[in-house]
Amino acid sequence: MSKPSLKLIGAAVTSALLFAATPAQAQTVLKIGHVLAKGSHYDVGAVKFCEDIDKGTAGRYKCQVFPASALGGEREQIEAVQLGTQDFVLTSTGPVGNFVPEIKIVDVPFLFRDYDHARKVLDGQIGQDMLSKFQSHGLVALAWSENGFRHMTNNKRPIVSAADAAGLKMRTMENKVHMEGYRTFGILPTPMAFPEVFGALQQGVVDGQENPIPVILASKFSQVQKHLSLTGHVYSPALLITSPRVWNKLSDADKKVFSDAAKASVAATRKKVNDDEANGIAQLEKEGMQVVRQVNGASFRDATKPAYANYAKEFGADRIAAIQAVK
Ligand code: EAX
Repeated sequence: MSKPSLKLIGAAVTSALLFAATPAQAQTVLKIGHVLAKGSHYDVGAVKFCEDIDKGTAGRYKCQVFPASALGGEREQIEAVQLGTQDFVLTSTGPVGNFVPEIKIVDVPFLFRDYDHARKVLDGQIGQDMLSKFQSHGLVALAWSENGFRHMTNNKRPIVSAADAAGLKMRTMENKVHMEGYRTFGILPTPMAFPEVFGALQQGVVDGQENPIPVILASKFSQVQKHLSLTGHVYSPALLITSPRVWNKLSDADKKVFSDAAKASVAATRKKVNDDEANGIAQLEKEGMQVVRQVNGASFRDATKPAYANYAKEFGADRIAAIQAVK
């Protein structure tokens, strides 16, 4: 057997010395949760966030993704982040207004014209100012992410105008702004945490629910819902949230890595939403759903007028107008 060359021995000694000299890099593994399936628009965002943190900190920080409500519903996960038993949550704004009342305005039905408008408002001064309100409630909002425009599904009948929705028992998020608006359609709003929704639809506990196309797709609601109506009655933002406990431990350089990773996460989620919006309705029809594409949107907008009077009182007509004025 040939003797190892002096060169090889030299290299082995050098790397051994280097290894001994380099202090073992402390590694922190963070937990991030969301309620949607693997591969959903939230999941691609969470995975991208974790990849960029790992890369940006040379492995000093890694995060583990817990999809599909493994850590509970959205309200539970926000509470866990506040308590310190979970490090991040990627959540819709559904339950967030119960923790940070200053952001409830974003859940007003028909507030946002389209995706471009919603993204401009949330990425602009109005949205960024709202993110700064989280600290005083024991939370740190890293970025506005995206759930999407919500549409109605049900098992009773096609919904073309608001009158068709009247009398339906519809699951809603635990969100008073939504519930007040939906009552004007004549539906019976039934607030429920997301993990319970599929079972409630399957057993007929509720007639229907409302969610963006990406959620309806990822959650396989076509298996338990017959009718889909493209009501687009409200835009549902999402948020990437952590706690001061996690955030304040980071160096300024790592804070920059985490902020950049949050932006990249939002871009990945928004891209998946665009893709699902482009291909999802045909996919849901293939899975057997009957889709009402031409909804009488005016009937729903007109119905919400009384609720808008209350929204103006609660949030300020000027704040609503300022959001609607963003071009
Ligand atoms: O955040 O609860 C809901 O309907 C939400 O849209 C869903 O959990 C995604």
